[in-house]
Amino acid sequence: MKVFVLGGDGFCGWPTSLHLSQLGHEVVILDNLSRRMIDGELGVESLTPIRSINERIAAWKDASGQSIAFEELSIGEDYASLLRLMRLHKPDAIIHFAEQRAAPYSMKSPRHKLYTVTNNLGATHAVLCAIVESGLDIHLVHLGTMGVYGYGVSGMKIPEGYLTVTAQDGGESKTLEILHPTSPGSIYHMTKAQDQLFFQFYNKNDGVRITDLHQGIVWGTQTAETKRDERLINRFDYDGDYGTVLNRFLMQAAIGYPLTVHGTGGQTRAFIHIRDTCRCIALAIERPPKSGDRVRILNQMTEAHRVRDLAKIVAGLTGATIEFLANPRKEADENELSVANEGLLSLGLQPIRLEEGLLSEVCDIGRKYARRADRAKIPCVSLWRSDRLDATEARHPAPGLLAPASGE
Ligand code: USQ
Repeated sequence: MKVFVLGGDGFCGWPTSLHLSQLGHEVVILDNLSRRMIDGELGVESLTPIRSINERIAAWKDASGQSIAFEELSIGEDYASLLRLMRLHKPDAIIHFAEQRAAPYSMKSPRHKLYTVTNNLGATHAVLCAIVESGLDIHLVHLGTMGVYGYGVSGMKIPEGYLTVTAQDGGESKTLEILHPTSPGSIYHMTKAQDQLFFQFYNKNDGVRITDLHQGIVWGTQTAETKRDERLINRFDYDGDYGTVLNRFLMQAAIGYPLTVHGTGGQTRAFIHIRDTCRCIALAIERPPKSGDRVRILNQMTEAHRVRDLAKIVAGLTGATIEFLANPRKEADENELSVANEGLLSLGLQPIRLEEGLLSEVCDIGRKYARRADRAKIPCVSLWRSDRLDATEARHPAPGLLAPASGE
């Protein structure tokens, strides 16, 4: 198949592009390199020394003999080029990763909120609009998030997108299938909740075939393909905005930094290894929805864990100490989580589980590149509400504890 990967230079997009190329698909990456620019803005770099997109593509050609094309493009800002590229290449599938994906970054300031909404919703809408205008029957695969549902106590297993409800209409009771209600916990998660309405509309109105993958927190960094040459290495985010919890803990353990548990660590979250992310996307494009099908929503996660349990596992493996910090986010201290994920299993996914070998692999990467770590960038300084810390903590943050978010 011919596949466009929008956001193919990012943490999930790059290994996915390589995996699809390895499987024999013809890959075109469309990316505006904004993730690298945000590194510049935040004054941080990937822990792993990632190469430029052109070096990456050349290294893949050396390692595999396969070509990947690259087009530098802001999806939501250059509609004419997006449409031209679709008409030129006639892709069978488009994988859409081209959104600002960090919840803390999206909550840093009004400017970051505005950017995240404009960028994410603009990109999603441009892709859908261009698919329709191109007249091509392109399958859109979107990277959504489990976080659209929030992490309150729903008291039930989260289904794959749809909920059957019974409504009373006079004396009659009617059964309906509706999108499961959303309750996003950050501006970033809200954009993914709103994406769902674009999908529902374009699917109903124009018959666009769409798969929305509600992904959990990705951990791990390397895949079979990114390991083939050091120039192919995937990015590894550890900073307070972009680093995600398990990778942060593993990296913190590797450099002797106390594990940064927010609040009680009673937050239960869904997880998936980066290699499974790539496999799920390959399965989704190889088994697309049929014409006329409603939007297919799949929960792309393989297991759920409590944050403090992950900290204990990492501490047990490495001898790291754990520090319980005031939570910079507005989120439930403790929640249960039960998620249906039969869709991807039925397509053939064989989940990779959290196990010692894979955890150690990430720790080894942390150790190998420890000299590149900037410890000052580890604390999470993006606050969901400015009144979050009490005045004493805000004035005198303990070492390693939260400092107030820097203003604009
Ligand atoms: N947390 C800590 N300590 C840390 C970092 C995070 O206790 O040092 C806690 C957070 O407070 C939160 C949980 O760990 O309760 C998860 O935080 P995270 O930063 O690992 O993940 P999140 O902000 O939810 O976002 C990440 C990705 C996002 C994706 C989402 C999937 O950045 O793109 O959509 O995971 S999900 O969480 O299922 O919505």
